Amino acid sequence: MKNGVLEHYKEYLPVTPDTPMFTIGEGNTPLIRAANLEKDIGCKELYLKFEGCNPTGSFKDRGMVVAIAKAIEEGSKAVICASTGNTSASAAAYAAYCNLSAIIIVPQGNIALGKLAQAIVYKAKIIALDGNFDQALNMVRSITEKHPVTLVNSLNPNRIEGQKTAAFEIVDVLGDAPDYLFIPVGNAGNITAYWKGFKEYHEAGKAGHRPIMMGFQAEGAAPIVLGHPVEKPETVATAIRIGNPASWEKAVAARDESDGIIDIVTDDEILSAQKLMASKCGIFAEPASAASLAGLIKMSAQGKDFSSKKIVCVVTGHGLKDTDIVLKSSEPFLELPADLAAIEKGIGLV
Ligand code: AN7
Repeated sequence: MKNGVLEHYKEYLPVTPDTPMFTIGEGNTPLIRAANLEKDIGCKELYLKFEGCNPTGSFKDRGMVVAIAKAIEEGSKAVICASTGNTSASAAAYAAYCNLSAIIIVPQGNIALGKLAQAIVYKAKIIALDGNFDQALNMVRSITEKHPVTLVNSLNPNRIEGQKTAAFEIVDVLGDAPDYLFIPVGNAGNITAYWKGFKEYHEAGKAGHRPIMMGFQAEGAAPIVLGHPVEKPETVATAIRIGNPASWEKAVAARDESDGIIDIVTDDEILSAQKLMASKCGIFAEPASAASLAGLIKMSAQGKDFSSKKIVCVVTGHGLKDTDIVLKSSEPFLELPADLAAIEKGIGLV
């Protein structure tokens, strides 16, 4: 792969001769065969698209490189976003690389500490809002209507353009689209972007078919499934703690055009999928990212037959961003002195 998303997929992106071309290493993330899970789930082939391997540890970097490049092309000096954590980390990093200032509004007390640390170290201007993500997004929309600051939430179409490249990569590696694409849904930009990518590659003759899109929201933050906004969304998966998604209609279109579903997974299902992915595949995903695998496990347990199907689960962000939940649920481990006999005994070797 050529270096970075902008260069590699420029013919599919809004790149002009004036677009600055740069990368901090986004894209070309691994598509990992989850052989240990295929039998239990009962599918033919299962792959995990590990977006945690992007430079700031989430899929947001694909869209951010395009959004920031276009902001610079348009003469912008500052960018702003509301975020449950990953968008702000990504915006702050790309703004830092490009000498722009980044303003981020995050829901106080409801973003994972790793993500907050990222915004701090990249030197974003941080506003911790006494409110939730949906309120933060409303603030950001009002600010960008009044002031010359570029909005880099996924309402910015350049974000969707960049994020669709993950669908291209899947097809480039598998040789065609998978039968099913399982994906977490929060603000619904990513499901929109993947569907756009699969459709464009199909139209370009790069894929013979399009996948069925399977989106999953957390039980306490499932407006699309319920059919109405959720005023006080709640879930352990703080990244998708969103009650009124910006790309709601586009997500519904992706679902319906692909004959797919958008359904619910519980926090328990999310956390057990997170543990399974780590212990059976060596992949540490943050909770929201495990909603895709949790959804697949749920559908398979309900009796859906995937035995002849090729499936991709999108793993949207890295587990190291949010270690609290894992540490809190850890079994106690042995604490021993530096004494060989005691350690041999502890391990069970004697
Ligand atoms: C790990 O960072 O909305 O449905 O502000 O961080 O495109 O919103 C994050 C969303 C899934 C949901 N997985 O994607 C933000 C933000 C992870 C995420 C989603 C997010 P969308």
